[in-house]
Amino acid sequence: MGFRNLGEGKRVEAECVVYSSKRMRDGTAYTLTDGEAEVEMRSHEFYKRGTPLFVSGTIANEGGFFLLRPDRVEPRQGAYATVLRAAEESAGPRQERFLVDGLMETLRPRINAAAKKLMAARKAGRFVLVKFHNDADGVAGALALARVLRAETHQQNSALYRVADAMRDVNVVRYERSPLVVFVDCGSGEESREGLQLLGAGGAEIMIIDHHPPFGGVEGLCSVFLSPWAVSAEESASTYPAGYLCVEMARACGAEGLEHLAKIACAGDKSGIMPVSDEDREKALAIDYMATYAEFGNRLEFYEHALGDRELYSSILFQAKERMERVKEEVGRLMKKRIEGPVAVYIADFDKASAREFPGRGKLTSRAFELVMHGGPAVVLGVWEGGISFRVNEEAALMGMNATKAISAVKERMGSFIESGGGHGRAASLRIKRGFTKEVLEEVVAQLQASQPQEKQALQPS
Ligand SMILES: [Mn+2]
Repeated sequence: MGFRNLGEGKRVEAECVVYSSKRMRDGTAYTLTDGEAEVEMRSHEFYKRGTPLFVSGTIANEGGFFLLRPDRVEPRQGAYATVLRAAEESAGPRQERFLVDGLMETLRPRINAAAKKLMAARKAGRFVLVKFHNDADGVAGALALARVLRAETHQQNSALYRVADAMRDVNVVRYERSPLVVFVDCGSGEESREGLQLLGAGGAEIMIIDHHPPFGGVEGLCSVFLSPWAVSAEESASTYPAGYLCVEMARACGAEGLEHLAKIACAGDKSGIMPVSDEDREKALAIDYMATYAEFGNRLEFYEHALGDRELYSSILFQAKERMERVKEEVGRLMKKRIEGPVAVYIADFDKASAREFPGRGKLTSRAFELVMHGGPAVVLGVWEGGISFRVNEEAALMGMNATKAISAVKERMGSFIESGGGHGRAASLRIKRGFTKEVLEEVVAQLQASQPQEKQALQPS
């Protein structure tokens, strides 16, 4: 007999959790939840928010309010899990679709599972930590989640989730009851495995909402893996940005009017899954600019504030635009053609660029790529001390050029110089040990030279 359908004189007996408490003149007023419904209770004892309890008693009618008059209240360890389970089972996500296509329909069960978990978290007042990537996509996604539940938010300044990150987060979650950590636009790619394992061992349940190509076995480390890669192996899977997935999920949780966030995510990640306006692009640019300069652990409120303050927003946008203009001119000068055809290979040396932080090297490489992507088969390598970023255009990909293949070949030959590397066939990157960038770059060029398509020998008539 839980807290549903209360009525005067009804007997109640349930495992529950303290959802909130308010000090009164004589004792404390509590709201208890069994995962499906709530009831009020007064007591002279003090229980912290989140305390799992067993209660039994009778419902009284106090001036039109139903109040539980308990005859037994005792802490019960296992009650929290019971309440969460009940909340998840009773949560009914809305079946409203923002974008309807084959991939999103296959992803639907995962959107529902993620939505149920967040609705249950909200109902049980569960501790949730949101780790969001430091770009427009990650920020937009976290802003969408913030609309459906109260959570701690931490900016994650890399798409990789490293052991050092996990150590810090284990310290954040270790004193919380049944903590849930939600990754937005990060955490599922290469080199995140150890970090996730540690976080899980530290007692956190993990949910990943990401569209970076995942490492094998990531699903085994989280309870919900909301990624287009879970249902598709096509390169186009990454065109569904994490921020957009968060918006679909937040709408399933009942939130309204988050289209603008989905569009900012698409504008930021240059995704064509939905039309975006100049204003969306400007917002994405301003967020990217802010996120580049923000310190680690920056909270989400900062972005909400900056986007809502017209004066601050327009001066941030002005600076970001000015910087992008300057970069456009500069990048062209930094590009040199290294291999002439059939697939042209360009190198842009960003150690000579004036931009130090914004835009980041990945974005600089995209700029360089935009200059040559329509001029025949081309590969662009953005290079700086400690890293190489790859872009391959469609024609080059059709002729057999593949960034991840080149990267694995280089790893095989000079693995000890490589810190990490991965991505997809047409966009990928390498982190290189300090001091070895030149050697690795030469090996990359050699690999790209070797994968140039061979001129077909004309068949001799026999
Ligand atoms: Mn993204």
